[in-house]
Amino acid sequence: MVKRYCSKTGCTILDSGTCLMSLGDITSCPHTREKNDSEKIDRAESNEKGTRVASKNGERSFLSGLEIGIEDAASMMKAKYCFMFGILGPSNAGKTCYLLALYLAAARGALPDKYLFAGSETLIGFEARARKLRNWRGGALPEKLADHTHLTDPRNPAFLHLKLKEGKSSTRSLDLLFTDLPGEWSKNLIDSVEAAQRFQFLKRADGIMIVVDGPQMASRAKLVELTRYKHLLERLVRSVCVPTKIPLAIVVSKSDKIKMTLPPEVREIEKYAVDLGFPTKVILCAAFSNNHPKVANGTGVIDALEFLLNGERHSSLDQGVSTSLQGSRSFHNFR
Ligand SMILES: Nc1nc2c(ncn2[C@@H]2O[C@H](COP(=O)(O)OP(=O)(O)OP(=O)(O)O)[C@@H](O)[C@H]2O)c(=O)[nH]1
Ligand SMILES: [Mg+2]
Repeated sequence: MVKRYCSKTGCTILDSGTCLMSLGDITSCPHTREKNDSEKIDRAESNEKGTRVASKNGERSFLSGLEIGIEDAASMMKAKYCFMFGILGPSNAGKTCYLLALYLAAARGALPDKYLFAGSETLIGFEARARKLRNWRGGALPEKLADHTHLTDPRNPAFLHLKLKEGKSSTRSLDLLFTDLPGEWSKNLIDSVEAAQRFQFLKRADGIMIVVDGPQMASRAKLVELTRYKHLLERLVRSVCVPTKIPLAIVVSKSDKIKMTLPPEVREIEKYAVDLGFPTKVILCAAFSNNHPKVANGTGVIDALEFLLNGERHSSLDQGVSTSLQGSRSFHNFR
């Protein structure tokens, strides 16, 4: 039998003969080539515009590393269980900064011991987003930490990918896909039911994060915003049909600016989510802090991730009683 090699990360077909995609007829797999095939794949050739980069002969394509498009996300999920999380909230709420705080902590080994950074298919995307932060030399935070998110393809969602290994001795790893959507997507969903069509991919999500702008919620404009957050939740359930058994984290961003004090209106959003049926948790978060040493960079970032992964049925409305979700949604039960 002619040996075949595969361009897919993690596929061991060359050694084990088993296709990662579980294809019966591996000759039909677009990722494999015969071992003696002299064709050189130009992985370095990158295209800033697309999520995929074509090789010179035009037959094959590779992830550009900026972000993962919906089709590539689907094939990743087919090959291995990937946790997919939707992160929603208005423009400037702090969605991208949350992801950057998580990525930077992972990349410098600052996650809790049980999680080790094991790579990312979107390193270039993370680094491009972290450019401003990389130039920050300590002291007061710059006015703008991240650029407004623009999608490569404005009509389709894109994902950032992180791979975490569970502890030093473990070989088990978690593949995490997070949306990094511009705030306009959430705005459009609130304003128009037609926009629900674009969010169909969230039916498969393992968790939803709603990023509430903490300082804004603590300001005078809060009543309008409060209503809009409720509409967003309503749309997710009634129009997108997101299953309400998945965990919903309400992340109160920029909490360093509000002295880690929860604006009372957030409780109303929480109650609304609980009434819709979501296992809900409110987390005060400071992805980056302007209030050292009282508030550390990254406060709440891991809490939010762990809640989404483990799906504890915990809400502060339950007065501290926490119960793990049963079934495949639970990180530990899943494996
Ligand atoms: N002090 C402080 N500022 C923050 C924090 N998180 C975000 N910011 C500020 O909020 C701005 C917007 O954050 P982004 O993460 O870009 O917001 P976004 O929700 O991704 O916005 P869009 O991409 O426009 O939808 C940043 O440039 C920071 O100035 C935080 O934890 N603390
Ligand atoms: Mg953004």
